[in-house]
Amino acid sequence: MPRLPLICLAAATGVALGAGIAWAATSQVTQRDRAFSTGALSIRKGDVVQISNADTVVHHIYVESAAFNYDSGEQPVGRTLDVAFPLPGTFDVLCAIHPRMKLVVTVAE
Ligand SMILES: [Cu+2]
Repeated sequence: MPRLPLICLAAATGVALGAGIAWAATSQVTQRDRAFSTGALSIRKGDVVQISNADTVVHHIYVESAAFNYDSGEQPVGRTLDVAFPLPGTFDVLCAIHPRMKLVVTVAE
């Protein structure tokens, strides 16, 4: 790959930011006592929700919707999942093992 002068890279970065392209953000949620550490989260399209099992039991996270589906399979104690939300909307993150667990993720454009 040819080396670009530094000034060109800076200009390209500026253009990308000006066009509204931003890095994905990461939000952190833990599971403890068979509950998520928060019941609701607002993020932007493309952001990642990192869900860490700090509990003493296995969890199994899933999202079911027309637009977006996710299934973690078994999530053992100590495992952290990175769940990216590629589309705007409101999504219920549920646990297949503990039906009372619910995290509502609102994803903005
Ligand atoms: Cu669970």
